Amino acid sequence: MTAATHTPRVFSGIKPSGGLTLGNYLGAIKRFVDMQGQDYETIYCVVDLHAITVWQDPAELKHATREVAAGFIASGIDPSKSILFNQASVPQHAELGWIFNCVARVGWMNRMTQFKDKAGKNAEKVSLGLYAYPSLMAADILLYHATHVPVGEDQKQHVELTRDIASKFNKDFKAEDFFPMCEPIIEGPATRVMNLRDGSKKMSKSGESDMERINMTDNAETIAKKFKKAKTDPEPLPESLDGLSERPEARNLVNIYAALSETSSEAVIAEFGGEGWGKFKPALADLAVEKLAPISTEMKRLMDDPAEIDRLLLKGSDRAKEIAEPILQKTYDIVGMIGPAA
Ligand code: AQP
Repeated sequence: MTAATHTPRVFSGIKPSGGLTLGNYLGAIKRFVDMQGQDYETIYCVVDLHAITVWQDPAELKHATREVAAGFIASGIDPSKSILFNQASVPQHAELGWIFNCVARVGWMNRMTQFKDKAGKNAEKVSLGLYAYPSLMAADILLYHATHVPVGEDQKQHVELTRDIASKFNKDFKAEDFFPMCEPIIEGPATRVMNLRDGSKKMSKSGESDMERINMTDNAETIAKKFKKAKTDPEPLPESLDGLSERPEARNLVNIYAALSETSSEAVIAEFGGEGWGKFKPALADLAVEKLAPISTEMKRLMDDPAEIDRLLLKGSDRAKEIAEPILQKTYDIVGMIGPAA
């Protein structure tokens, strides 16, 4: 099989390491929805094995896993059009992850900026899983021979590492293009939504203060309060996009507005250039409420029936295994393991 003949297939996932943020929505979920029903088979995963690379309370992890699944569905992922499941229920991910631990090099892992950011000065004390995380992420993608991976900007390096792992595997085992060279799909005005209190940091689920992020489940009043208190500068919005280059917080709010209204940052500046924050922030809050309220209402409705979410995830995992198992068995065979494909 040549690279060009790999079935166009999308894979991406989100960690249930807390509640979903506006960053997860604009950088990932909204784009997952856009890719559904096009020319790809779409596979979306709640990556619970990744969540436990840092401590998770077991009961909260189950809740967060269902909540991420509810967020996917409420945003428009249709479990009959896409395969939607949680990672731990498809053990093939961990199995291929082990093989890739033996393909990836320690030097490659040492270059991963997300590990450096997350481990900080505490690198000796963090879990081995946090260090090996990108190798499991490569397995998540390559287990399905996925060709396209929609992600936010922060995950670009991990998708590039996935390509390195695929390439080294194919070369070491003379397996031609058994694993495809997947493409990261990083598009739109909000590929990196920043923290509302510090424009140099990414908005994260696990950031210290709730005021630094918009949660998908925040109500209208909270969203308005968070945008009102979001850090900005005293200047009005500039008349052209260049005027935002040294103003990270202002640029972030403009990008968020553009992504929510499905337009460009240029168009937002054309509309609001010269206006002060007293006008822009309430407009942004109204727009965010308009877009997020129907999703959070639907998430709440879905979360009232956790058994139904579990049933949908289980059904998705059965479909995922149908694709994953033959690829894993073929991988074992290529590596030289005795098994069904030998
Ligand atoms: N701020 C962001 N802007 C744009 N995209 C983002 N993503 C996350 N934050 C932003 C994208 O969401 C997808 C899922 O990410 P993840 O949950 O698997 O991991 P993460 O990037 O580590 O997300 P968080 O919110 O920062 O989680 P914690 O705090 O637990 O580490 C990815 O496509 C990611 O790019």
